[in-house]
Amino acid sequence: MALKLHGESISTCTSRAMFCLHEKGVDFELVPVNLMVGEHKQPPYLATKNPFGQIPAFEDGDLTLFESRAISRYIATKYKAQGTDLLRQDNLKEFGLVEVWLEVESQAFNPPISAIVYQISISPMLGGTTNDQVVEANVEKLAKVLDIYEERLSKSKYLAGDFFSLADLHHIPYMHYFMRTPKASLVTSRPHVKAWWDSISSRPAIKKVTAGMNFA
Ligand code: GS8
Repeated sequence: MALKLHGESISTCTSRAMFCLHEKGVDFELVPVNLMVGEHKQPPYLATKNPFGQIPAFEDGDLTLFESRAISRYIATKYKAQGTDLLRQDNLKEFGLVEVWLEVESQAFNPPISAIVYQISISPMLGGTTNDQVVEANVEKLAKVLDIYEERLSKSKYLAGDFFSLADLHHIPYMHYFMRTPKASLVTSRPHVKAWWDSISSRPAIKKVTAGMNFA
């Protein structure tokens, strides 16, 4: 049975899973979920896809998963033998470092960058306004995180080492939208972070998805 990813490619979390599927060269069907009519909050979606009423959800036969980072880890493990080796499970040291930077993305990087993108790009699109105080507080937090990335990326080409991994991939969804905001200079002013972003965002598998990520 074909793999099904329920979501929208412009959504950061859906695209995270799509990047992984493309890097692994795995065929899948993207099943659109109509957020505008609240399809993701309706009983059928809550009962069978994601009880938290969010996208994405992923179906592999009778297994249903949600949480984009868990979905991508599952795909990278199931299809370990094909496409890009994203988790480096055959080398315990490399695997350990990939795990570290996967955690850094979700614990330190994602909270400030998602708040900035929401305030600058998403809130106005939904008819709201941008809270500049929230933006500035999160710019300060993100700058400190990126200082650590700059140091790290002066020693290795990618976050976990000299190989592209799932840890790098997980950063791409929010970076993609962030780089279109006036705050992109946080990245372009740090030469190693900028070189890393140029490298990971220009991968063919990644560009297949980002070509359709155009809401902002
Ligand atoms: C977050 C999912 C999420 O925020 C994950 O899968 O990584 N930790 C989860 N989904 C958003 C779209 S992300 O672009 C969503 O479904 N928003 C609509 C809503 O919450 O109503």
